[in-house]
Amino acid sequence: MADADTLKAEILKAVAEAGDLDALEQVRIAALGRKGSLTEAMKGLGGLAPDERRAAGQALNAAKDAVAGAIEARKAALGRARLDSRLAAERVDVTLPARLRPAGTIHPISQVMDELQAIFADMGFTVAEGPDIEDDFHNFTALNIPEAHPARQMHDTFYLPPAADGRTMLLRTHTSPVQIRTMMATPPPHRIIAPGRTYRCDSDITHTPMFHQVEGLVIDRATHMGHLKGCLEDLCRTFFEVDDLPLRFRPSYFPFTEPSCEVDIGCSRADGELKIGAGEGWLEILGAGMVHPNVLVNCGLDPDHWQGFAFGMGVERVAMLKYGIPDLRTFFESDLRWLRHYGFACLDQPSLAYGLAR
Ligand code: 2U9
Repeated sequence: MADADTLKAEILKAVAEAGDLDALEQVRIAALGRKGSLTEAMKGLGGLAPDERRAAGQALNAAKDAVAGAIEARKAALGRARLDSRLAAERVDVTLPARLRPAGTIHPISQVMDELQAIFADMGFTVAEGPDIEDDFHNFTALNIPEAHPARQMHDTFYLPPAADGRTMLLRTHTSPVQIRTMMATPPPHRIIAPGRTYRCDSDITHTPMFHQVEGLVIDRATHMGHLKGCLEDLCRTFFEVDDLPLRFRPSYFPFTEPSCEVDIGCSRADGELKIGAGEGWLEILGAGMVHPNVLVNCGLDPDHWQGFAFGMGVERVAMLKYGIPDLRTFFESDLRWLRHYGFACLDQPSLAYGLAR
């Protein structure tokens, strides 16, 4: 049997050399485990003569206490060292600048819709909404659009299977049904805008099958063409940020307004560059008119007591003109480079880093 002092010396050396907690645990098992060297030595005591057994037992117990104490002390030291190294390695430097997240942008259509809504809100308009899937009464009939009108043809309108009650269903070709629904559901006066998606069966460089409109409707007892002109003049000058922007009202025809007009804004073209403002040229921007008496009657209003004006504009078109976007189809290609170029910064992001980056 190995001498207790020799065993103790070997084990204490191994404890001192254990480089981490796992190695120390191995040393503990090898010494004090069920088959450990000190445990085996204790078991061997039974084979000794009684007087030898006493002396050897005391020596082994002392060795066991010394080893257990050394293991505990080493364990504490290794634990502290591990914590120190983690604290050093995992330290957080709160002075580092924040990592920037890739920032999204506001699509020009959303931006222009928001701008238009803000302008109309200042003029006392509220926003009205309605379904994209309509029936032909709200989209055509109520608007005085005759049965044979080209807009009603298959090649201009996306028709859907008829409703269970037999109504002809379609994707709205303008947001005008929203004004019809408002007039039928609530009593006048009205001062609303109807922004939203519209659909026409058309696709080329100047048409997409889905596009956006903002339409407006004002109904009161004595609303007249002068109000229409003042309202649209204010709108165009505020939207294009040109205080003395010239406007031209040209006679036109729509089934739902009488009289009807188209509205042009002044522009100039120097070196192929379009500039909005006073100049030799004109750009068509809006359609408008006094609401046709038949439309009022269709909505249950007496045209002898109520009258008003309506207008409509294409959002893509005014966005292209205001922000110099040359190609309509790029609006709907979801090209990230295009969105980064023509998109608008969102000012509502809560992160300070985001605000500083832009
Ligand atoms: C009701 C009564 C009248 C809305 C109007 C226009 C003229 C018009 C076009 C502009 C460009 C459509 O997007 S576009 O192609 N719109 O010219 N829209 S008057 O008239 C209404 C609407 C609702 C009840």
